[in-house]
Amino acid sequence: MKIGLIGLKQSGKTTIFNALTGQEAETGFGANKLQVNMGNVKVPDSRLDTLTEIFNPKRKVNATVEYVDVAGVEGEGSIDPALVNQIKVTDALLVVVRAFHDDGVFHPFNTVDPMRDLQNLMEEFIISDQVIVENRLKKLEKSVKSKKDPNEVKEYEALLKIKDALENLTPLREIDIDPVEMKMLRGFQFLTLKPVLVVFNTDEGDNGEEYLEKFKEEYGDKKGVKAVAISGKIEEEISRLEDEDKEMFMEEYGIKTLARDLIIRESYSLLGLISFFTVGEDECRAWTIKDGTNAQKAAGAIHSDIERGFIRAEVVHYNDFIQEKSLVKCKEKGLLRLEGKDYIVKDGDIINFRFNV
Ligand SMILES: Nc1nc2c(ncn2[C@@H]2O[C@H](COP(=O)(O)OP(=O)(O)O)[C@@H](O)[C@H]2O)c(=O)[nH]1
Ligand SMILES: [Mg+2]
Repeated sequence: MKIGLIGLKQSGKTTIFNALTGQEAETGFGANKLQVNMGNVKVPDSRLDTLTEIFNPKRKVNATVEYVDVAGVEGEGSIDPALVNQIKVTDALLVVVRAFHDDGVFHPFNTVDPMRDLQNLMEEFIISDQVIVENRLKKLEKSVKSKKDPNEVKEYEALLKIKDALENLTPLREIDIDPVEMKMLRGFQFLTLKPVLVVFNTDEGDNGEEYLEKFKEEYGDKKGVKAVAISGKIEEEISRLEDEDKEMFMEEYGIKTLARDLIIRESYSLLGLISFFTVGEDECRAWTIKDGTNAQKAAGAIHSDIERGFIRAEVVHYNDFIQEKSLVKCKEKGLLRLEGKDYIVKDGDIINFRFNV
């Protein structure tokens, strides 16, 4: 699962990428424009930390998400096709919006106005999708008239509907698309179909309340968009410190929790992902599945053999387990259940799969 960082030039994308991943990718005006930065990040999960304390395993393995940092948007009406191609392959967008004030840092529109920039970016995403739709419609027009291929006719009709929505400046994630049409449209990797996490990059000491409030007014009731705030530069610095220095630094600056952790968790849930756990002396581990996955499919996240040879799943939810702190006691109290292949796995289930290959 990949999340793409996108935003105006110099809005702090690479800075935030560094804060999220702990990498040291080049920032600032001189940074190589064509460079794509990629990094896997552990999803913080206090439940996994607690399980690790209880089982004291050799290894703890967190769930991960991958971030991709690309070049910046110029803000001149249409996004560079090369950039669209880089960002198309991601599953969600992290839209970085500049909310920090620094005369030394270039801004494509010269002034700091986060809501204006956000609006501008959202419109550019719509325009980028419109270009794709119109090109495809043009291609289909001829063949729809002459050949009457039923699939092409269906695709043509679906695209007309989408064209209408985009003309009304409605992102595609907000309209109802039935599953059959969705299957046809998925391949286009439309930008406005992707879930969006807006990240206001604020000044040091600014929790971004003002921007988050304005965001709520304009986007609060919209589907598939959420917002958070981070002081990118300071969190980039913190990410480079050793653990003990981190705490001291955070105390000194009055930072209680890192926005970085919130962003990672929010991006995970934005993608519709949940975690189940496996526990034991060797390893405590969080596994990633799509919300709504059944037990047999979930077993496949661990190994295809376990999915194929699935017999049963022994399941106890973390919240129940934590009352007893022992699987044996959970079993005695009837908290550890046996579930079949169609059981829908919940976020926080602790599972032991029985299988036979
Ligand atoms: N003052 C301040 N400067 C920042 C902040 N975030 C980024 N910058 C600076 O803005 C410039 C552009 O940042 P960069 O991450 O390269 O932006 P990108 O072009 O979106 O990748 C760099 O000089 C950063 O140091 C911030 O939160 N506060
Ligand atoms: Mg950059």
